[in-house]
Amino acid sequence: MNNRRNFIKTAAVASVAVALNSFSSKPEEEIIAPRKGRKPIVLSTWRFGIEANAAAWEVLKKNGSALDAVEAGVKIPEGDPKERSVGYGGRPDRDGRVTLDSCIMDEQANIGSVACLEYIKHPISVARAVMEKTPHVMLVGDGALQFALSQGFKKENLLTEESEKEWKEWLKDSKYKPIANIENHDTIGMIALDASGNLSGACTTSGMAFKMHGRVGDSPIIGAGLYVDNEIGAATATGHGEEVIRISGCHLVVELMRQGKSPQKACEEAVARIIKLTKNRNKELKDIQVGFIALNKQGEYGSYCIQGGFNYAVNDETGNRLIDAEYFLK
Ligand code: SD4
Repeated sequence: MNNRRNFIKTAAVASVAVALNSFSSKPEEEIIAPRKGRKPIVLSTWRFGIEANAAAWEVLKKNGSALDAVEAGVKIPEGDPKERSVGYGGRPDRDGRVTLDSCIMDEQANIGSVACLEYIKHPISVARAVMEKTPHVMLVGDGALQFALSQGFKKENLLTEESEKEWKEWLKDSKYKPIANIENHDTIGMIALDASGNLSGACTTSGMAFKMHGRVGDSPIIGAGLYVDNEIGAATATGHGEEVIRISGCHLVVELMRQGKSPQKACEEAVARIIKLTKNRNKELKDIQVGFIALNKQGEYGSYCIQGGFNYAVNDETGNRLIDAEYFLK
């Protein structure tokens, strides 16, 4: 009876369960084994993570701090006008304004963040200055700009000709429909474990292209786009920020690792949470991309995302490589 009741119950929810949890219902041994890296190690999102990791590695290999490494690393795509989703040259909002979101977190849970910051090429360094030089953790908009200028950052035009052209094209029918895996790279999130065993992370982006002016995504929000707990591990996110914020994504990933999950399994469960909420809200999963990368205190790492196409770069003493993340929607 009990079995039959269980069977009926199972059958009733089977299609949903299979669709939602095909990965989390796998027996333990089928779950992707945690990848083992060596200390020091740095991970970052997307293809441009390779160049960013290389800059971070220069710091880590000389026994520099994870904090200095992640700042140096993410500054590479921030300063590169060819990277159209981060920093200088990033795609503008629907009013044609480039507004940047960044945050940074160190091993002592010091945090700094800026959101909707305009005219400053390296918002991550402004976030670090917020962390180190103010009694606050987050500055936004004009206040963030005024603070940056007071710290000697230079005011620059960040809208390149290419991004302006793309925006003018977009204005013709002004449809806001973020495309998953746009140009195969988006936000850079970077997490690192240094030779002393300390963890830090940084996350920086121009956010969703053609967003409403003033829109802030997950990337500058500690706990959403980035989280570090020096006893446990670190995680960072990319993709549709609204979905990451909805589940406090990176804090969740770190908490799952605290409960004993591998970085891989923790990322899978956080993605499963988004999938479940998306279905409950009757939204289309195919229109959403979210990817997490995670690293634990032992140097093990993992990643998971909703749709194929997301990759991340890993650099340890065995080299710097790009890995295709595992994904849900096959
Ligand atoms: C945001 N998470 O602003 C960022 C953008 C991103 O892949 O990562 N896109 O929502």
